This record gives sequence, structure tokens and C-alpha cells, in this order.
Amino acid sequence: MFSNKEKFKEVFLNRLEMLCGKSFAESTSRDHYQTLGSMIREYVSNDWITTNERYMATKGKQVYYLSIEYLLGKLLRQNLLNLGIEEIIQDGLEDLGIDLSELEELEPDAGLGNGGLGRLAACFLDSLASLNLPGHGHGIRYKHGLFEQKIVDGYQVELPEQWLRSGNVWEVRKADLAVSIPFWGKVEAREENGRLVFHHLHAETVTAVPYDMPVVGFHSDTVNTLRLWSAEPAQFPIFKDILNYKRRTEAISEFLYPDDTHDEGKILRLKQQYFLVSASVQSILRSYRKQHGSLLHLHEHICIHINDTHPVLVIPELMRILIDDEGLDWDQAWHITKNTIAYTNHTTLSEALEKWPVYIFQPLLPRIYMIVEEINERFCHDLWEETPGDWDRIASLAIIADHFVKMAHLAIVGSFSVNGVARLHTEILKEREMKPFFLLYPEKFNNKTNGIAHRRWLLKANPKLSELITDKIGPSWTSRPHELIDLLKYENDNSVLQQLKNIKQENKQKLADFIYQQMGVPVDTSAIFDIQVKRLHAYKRQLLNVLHIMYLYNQIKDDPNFQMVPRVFIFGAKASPGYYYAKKIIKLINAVADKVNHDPRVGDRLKVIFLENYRVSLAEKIFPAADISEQISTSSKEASGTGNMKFMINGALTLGTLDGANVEIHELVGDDNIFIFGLTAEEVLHYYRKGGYDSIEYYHHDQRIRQVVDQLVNGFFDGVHNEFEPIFDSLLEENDQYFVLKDFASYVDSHRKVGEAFTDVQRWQKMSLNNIAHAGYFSSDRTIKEYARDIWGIQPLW
Ligand code: 26Q
Repeated sequence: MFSNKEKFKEVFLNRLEMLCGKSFAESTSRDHYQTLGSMIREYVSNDWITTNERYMATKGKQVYYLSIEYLLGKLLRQNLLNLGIEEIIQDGLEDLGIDLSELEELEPDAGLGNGGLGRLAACFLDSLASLNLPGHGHGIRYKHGLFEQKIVDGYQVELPEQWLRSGNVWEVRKADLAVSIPFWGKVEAREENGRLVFHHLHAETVTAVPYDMPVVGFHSDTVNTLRLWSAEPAQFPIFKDILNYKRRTEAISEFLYPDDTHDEGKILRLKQQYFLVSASVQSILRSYRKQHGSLLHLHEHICIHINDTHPVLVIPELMRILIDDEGLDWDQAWHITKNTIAYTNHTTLSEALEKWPVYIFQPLLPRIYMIVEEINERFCHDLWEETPGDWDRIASLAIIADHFVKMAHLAIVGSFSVNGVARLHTEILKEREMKPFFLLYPEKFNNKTNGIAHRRWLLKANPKLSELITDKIGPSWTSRPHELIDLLKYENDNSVLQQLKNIKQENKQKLADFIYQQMGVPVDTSAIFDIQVKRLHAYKRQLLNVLHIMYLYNQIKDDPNFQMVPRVFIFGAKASPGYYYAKKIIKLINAVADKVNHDPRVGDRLKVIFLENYRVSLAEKIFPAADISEQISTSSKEASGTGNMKFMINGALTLGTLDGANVEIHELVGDDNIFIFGLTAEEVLHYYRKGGYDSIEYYHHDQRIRQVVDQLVNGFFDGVHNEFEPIFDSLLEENDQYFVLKDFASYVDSHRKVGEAFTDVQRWQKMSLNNIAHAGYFSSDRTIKEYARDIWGIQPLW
């Protein structure tokens, strides 16, 4: 049906009538979207079935990626691109007077994630399918994704997200594959045929129904599966209060939790975690049994990868099935489990490491808790054998301690591989945060530097740049991203550099139009577009960025003739609803924006824009338009970052600290093509060991700092005196935990260098080209190949 556009149009018109029961003349854009979606799904289903059949027949090793989040964004255009039918459809629709971009706008973002971790999972799925690798995702089909953000009077307001309002054209409900998940109740041990058998009695059972989404590889025939589980009441519930039972059940997959490490221990979140894990394992084992029969060699044929600790209960769940259902003994079950599970850590922030109070865990998951206790006891026993009497060591490594279950400890003990997400991050895990575990199991630890789906973040998001690249180095970079390095041939080619500049200018104009349409603020596209988009967190230091803007504004105000390269500072960030401090920073950015953008003395020199509701589809508009990528976390705090890579591949220059993957970006492009500032991770850790640094001193000795910090509490920006007091206090009273004032001077200096570099157009474009050329390394194709080779041991299907 997509062989040529005439055929396409014929099928489209027929299908439209059948599906919507209307003539073409009466139909709406939404009808067109639904029709197109259903045609593509049907088109994909052949390859989908074939892929599954081949997996069944070849019996090769497969990987299952378990993640509590998938930040997929929109799927229409990416699917068309991957299937290689974008042009035929675009042209066919155009003949019918339909604009494909308009249909795309109608598609809601699938926003089932908070940020980096969820987007990484989505990028990995794309790469797995594009590399013909047998890898499937399991997750939760949240009815509401991450909240929608509105800015009202400068404050963040949260609204429920509604991506399923008009249905989801990409999913297939598989009611026949539903499984049940038990919560609560009690466990009874009975002696049966000479062995102890455990029975989970009086449980409240929830039904997990899978919804499958096809994951289409780029120009490959592989279609993998993302299976999202939805919670429904059991068909024949045995409870008296059915209405409440129904409500409790559906609540499990109702909302995605915002990343809020301050708000720990919500029972519903633990329910979500076990719900995902139990449903996924049951489904994985069902198809495994069909293929292989007994589970004795499970670890040789499958690998289950857990994206952070959120799905770590897969370890006791697998143990439970092997022991209780399969009748294996503990040692056999442990051998299989440990060799099946691999774990990725995404943070070094100790406050972000998950732990659950026993009083919540035990009653909710009684059998699982027993198994965790047993794992803990055996582990502590081994430690004792190794270092008898060293209670401190045992207490610090134990899985259960101080009435908490430590999920990261369980993950490390119960898996065969533990990886960090950038070189520096992995080193910090090995040398500091997880050092005792590294000493115990050095062979488990490894690094897998993150990557991004370059086909979404370059090919799809920046078609003009992609076209130029293909024109210069041929089309194969789309499947072999390291070939981007061939662009270096053109680093002194003025015509190519000029074309790069024109494309950037066009992309900036598009973003400027969008900003004007959204906010009514005109921005000058010859200015530097300096952008920081990411979740709002103290460690990511959006505050450093704002303080610098305030400083620039003070200079303009003090000297109306002050000369500077014009700048447009753009922010996008959601704050967790309960993260009070983060919300204050949003208000501060908006207060500064309001003052700066309305001061006639400023003119075009400075504009500040806070774009509301940052999400995947907005990110796709932003990255291609950036000149400067702000990656300014306190060194050692950002595990990797992936936005940094998306900016880089679109030709933006990084202004950043030596943190996360910035270190590797710096190494690849060299000193001349990046702006590095601030303390190194080692220096930061050194200060932490000393108990911090003296922020007051910096306040007193640097007049620029004093002025901006005072402006937080003297009503300068908003006429209110105590609005930003918590921020003021974080810097002075609480001694600036994130080294904002310490790094200020160095940051200002780097910005000065940015200004200088930007005035030399040729030099700038050459730097930009260098960044694009080296960005191939950060394709998630490279990352996934490393996982496949070093951890999973899986091979391409064809
Ligand atoms: C915790 C408790 C309660 C509710 C939610 C959460 C929660 C949810 C999501 C905690 C953390 C997350 C997400 C973390 C995350 O996105 N980490 C980022 O992962 C990226 C991919 O590896 C890295 O690039 C980033 O550096 C890292 O911050």
C-alpha cells in the first residue's frame, strides 16, 4: 500500500471511509491522523510477526529491558522515516491537500518518563531494532504521563497529562496474555513431599494486561516489541468492597510518579515496581517455556536488564518462581538469577539511592520480602566469613539495614553486571560511592557511556542539516554514525561552513517564530542562542546561569553603552511538584526574564525566555537552534547527561564543567572546540571531604557576586523581599552545597570567551562542524553494540 503514492492515496481514502464512516469531504485532520496511523500499524504487522517467528525459531539469546519509564515522544514521523516511506506519504497527502506536519502536531507526546533515564530507554529501543538485535522493552502503560507544566504569574502549575484521550494508534491490547499479580496477604509454609512449600494466601490480586507497541528499526525488517502493562481489576474479585478494590487497582497504572527523591516511600510506587516486575517476568518466562521448556538454562538464553533500581524486585521475583513454582533449590535458583540480571546505575547522589522501609515492604510483598531477607542473610554470612567481626563493613554493605531495604545493594549482589553511564561516573562508583562493592566484585563493574538515537535527534529533528551532511559524505552515516567524522574534510571549506551557518540561522528563526507565537516576545536571531534545557535540580545549577544573566543585566544598567555580543538565554525545565527550592528557581528565572525583557535600555542585547512544558517534541525544536549548550552541573554530580550529546550533534558548542559525559565530549573535540570552566570532580570531592568551602568569603570579596546575591532579597527583580530568600539562604546560610559562587568567576570568564569566539564567524562554524563530526561516538547505536557485546551476549538476527 506504500509502493507508490497513487496506491497510497487509494488505500488511504478507502480506509478513511471504513474507519471513520465519513466521506473525505467531511473528514477532519484527526480522522486523517487515525487513518494514517492504522495503515502504518497494519503495514508494520507483517514484519512484526516475522520478527517474532524468527526469534522463536532461531532460539538465539534475547534481552529484555525493564524500565519504569519510557519517554518516547511522538512516533508518527520517526516510524515513517524508519520504514523509508516518509516521502511517498508526504507527497500523497499533499496531493489530497493534507499537511503531514499538521497531522504530526495532533499526535500527543508519549511522555511516560521524567527525563534522561526514560529517554535513554526510548533511544535504546530504537538502536536495538535498527541493529536487528533481539531486545524488547517492558514498562507501565501510565494513563497519565509526566504532568503538563503551565507557567502562571512566573510560577509552575501542574496539570494532569492526557496522552490517551483520543486513544493510541500504535498499541495493540493483548487481553489473552494478561497475568495476575498478588499483593498483601500472608505466606504459609507447608511441608509437602519432604520439602517446604510456600503458599501466598489471602492476597489481593490485580490483573496486568499488556499493550504491545511495535518498535520499528531504521531501514531494517526488524520490529521489536515494547510491552506496556496496564492494571485492571481481576475478573472475579472476591472482595466485598468492589468499588474500592477497583479504584485501588486502577491507581497502580494511573500516574507516572515525578522524580522526587525528597518524597520517598510512597506505597503506590512500590506497588508499581512489583507490578512491572512480576508481570514482565511472568510474560518472559511464558514465552521462554514455549521455546525451551525447563528454566535450568535460562541465563544462557536470556538477559534481563534493569534500568536503575526501580525494577530490582525482578531478582527476588525470579528466585520465587524458580524455587516455589519450579522446585529448584536455593543455590541452583541463585546461580540462574544472578547470571540473568544486569543493572545500570544512573546516579551518584546518595540521597537518590532507593531504599524502602521494611514496614511498607513486608506487608505489601510478604513472600518477596522473605526472599530478600534470605538473600541478605546469606550475603552477610559470606561477608562475615571473609572479615569476621567487622560489623561496620557488614552493616554498610547489607541489603537490609536500619529497617530499610537498600535497592542498589540488592541490585549489585543479585546481578552479574553493574554499569555506570559515563566514564567519570563509573570511576566515581568504583572509587567512592560503591567502592566496598567494587572491591568485593571487581569483575561486575563496567562502563557504558550513554548515547542518543541520532536518527531522532539529527535526522528527524534537523532535516536541513541532515541533508547537507548526506550531500557531503553520503547517506550511510544514518546507519553508521561514526562516519560523521568524514565531515572533518570540510572544516576549512568556506562554502560548507557558510551552509552550516545558514541552516543554523533558519533553525533559529523557526524557534524565534515559535517563541513569539507562544509568548509574544520577539528575539533577535543574530544573537547567541544560549540554551539550558533539562529537569530542574539544584545540582544542575540553573541558578548559576540566572545569576550570570543578572550580572550581565547589571552591567548594561550601570553603563547604557556597555557593548556585548547579544544573547538570548533560553530555559526549559520541569520541577518536581514537591521540590520547593526548584520551583523557586523557576520563579526567579521568570522574574528576571520579566524585568530584562521589558527594560528598554537593554534593547536586543539580552533576552530571557522560559519555555513552558519542556518535553521531547519541544526538545526537537530546540536542539537544532542552539549556539551554546549549557551543561553546568557541579562536577561529579551529573552521571552522564544526554542533552549535551543532542546539542553537540546539532552543532551547538558546549559551555560546561568537566562532569558526566562532558568529559568525553571534551576529550573528543579538544580544548579548542568547547568552553570548559569550574572545579573538577576531584576538586569538588576534595572540598566535600574538608566539609565544604567558605561561600561567604566569595560573597564579600567579589562585588559582582555580592550585587546579584543581594538582588535576591532586596526586591530588585520582583519588588518582593522574601520570595527568593530560600535561594539566598542556600548560597550563604547553607554554605552553597553546589559551589555556585565558587564557580561564578570562572563561568563569567567562559561566557566572555564565548562572546569573542562568536564574533569570528568562520572560527565558530569550524568549531561547530568539529562538534558534529565527533558526535557519532554518542549515537546509542555505539552504546547498544557495547551492551550487546560486553553484557548481554546477543547477536543481530540477520
Ligand atoms: C525516585 C523516587 C520516587 C519517584 C521517582 C524517582 C525517580 C524517577 C526517575 C528517580 C530518578 C529518576 C530518573 C533519573 C534520571 O533520569 N537520571 C539521569 O539518567 C540519565 C541517563 O543515564 C543520565 O544521563 C543523567 O545524568 C541522570 O541524571
